[in-house]
Amino acid sequence: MDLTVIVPTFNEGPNVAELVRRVGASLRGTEFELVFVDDSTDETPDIIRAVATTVDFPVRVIHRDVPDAGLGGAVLEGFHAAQARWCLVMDGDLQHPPEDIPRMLDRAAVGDVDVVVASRYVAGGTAGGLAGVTRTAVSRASTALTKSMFPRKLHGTTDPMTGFFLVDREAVELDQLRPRGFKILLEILARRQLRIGEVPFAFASRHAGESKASFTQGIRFLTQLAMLRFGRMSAFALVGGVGAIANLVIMWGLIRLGMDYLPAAIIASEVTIIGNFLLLEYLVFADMRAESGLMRTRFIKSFAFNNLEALVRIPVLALLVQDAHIPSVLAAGITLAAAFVVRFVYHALWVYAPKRTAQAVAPARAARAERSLES
Ligand SMILES: Nc1nc2c(ncn2[C@@H]2O[C@H](COP(=O)(O)OP(=O)(O)O)[C@@H](O)[C@H]2O)c(=O)[nH]1
Ligand SMILES: [Mg+2]
Repeated sequence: MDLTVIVPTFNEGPNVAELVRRVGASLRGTEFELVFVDDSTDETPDIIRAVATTVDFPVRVIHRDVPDAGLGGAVLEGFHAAQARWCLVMDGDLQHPPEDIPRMLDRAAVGDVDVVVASRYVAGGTAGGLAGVTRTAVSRASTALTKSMFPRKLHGTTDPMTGFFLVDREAVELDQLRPRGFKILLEILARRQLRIGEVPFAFASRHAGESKASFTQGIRFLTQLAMLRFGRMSAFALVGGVGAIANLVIMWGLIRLGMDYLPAAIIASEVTIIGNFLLLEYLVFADMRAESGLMRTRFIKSFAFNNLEALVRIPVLALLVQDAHIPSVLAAGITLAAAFVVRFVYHALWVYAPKRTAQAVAPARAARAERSLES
């Protein structure tokens, strides 16, 4: 058996026949099995069993009477049941075109990767099938946030949230996965440094039926992120908090020495920005310094960002207070929280972005350091 195709389904009856037909057509010549892991409350499993008798490749359905951990749990169940070493995971609603599977297999056949991600966001891919502007924006923003939280492990992929991927089961420690909700690929990639290959694909619209994504799924995703990645971001927050206090203390001291409050605020901010940068260098991103180029360059990027942030944040604060009539302290809190997230994403993705050459020099050491931080 060369390949197991795993399809999680929840009430996808009207899509089954078409999915089985198209998977079969695109994998002609490959020895594969198709495994549905089904949590449906309708007749979907019966439909799958009926369709299975009409094709000349093995189609199995695992129906879970007591679904555990939703979509992610279903995929994990599929990994355990798979007969092949390589597993392809795809949705059951044909948003992931089966015709793209051969290209993913070709990429894996090169032999240098553990996982092939079908990406909506790499050149040549599109996210056209995402319903609406809001979902597109949410998808983009959560991808950036997620990547910033795992800057090295997710460095090789533009789309860590996709549900369409091919993975070498032996490269994944299945016992360590703690799936909750929709983002099983993220769970796999964040646990362990894998070698990632990518192919573009065009995310299609649903063939039939309705999306099961929901606000609750969004909350689940945020919890998953927080659990996977508490380390670096909380350290970043701590440094930011210490910096904010230092800022006020310095300002207070300078005013006591007789300085006017405005120059005092400016000096205090600049001193804090420099101090914060040093703490980021030696505490928060210490394990990434070797790979991310010159300290001088990082300092310039960080310094420029923090000054720009102050320049933008103050007028936004004024807008919120004067035009939106939000109480000033609440408005200040909102701008600070938003600035914190943007600042973290900026630092993790751009200031400390791994440079290829340096990465080749000390990959083992860096990987070890990140493992200790991220696990
Ligand atoms: N087994 C199982 N599959 C699920 C569950 N929730 C969603 N799915 C399936 O996961 C795939 C993606 O879900 P979908 O509703 O299309 O989400 P969207 O593409 O993000 O809108 C589809 O094949 C669903 O049937 C679940 O709780 N259990
Ligand atoms: Mg879908």
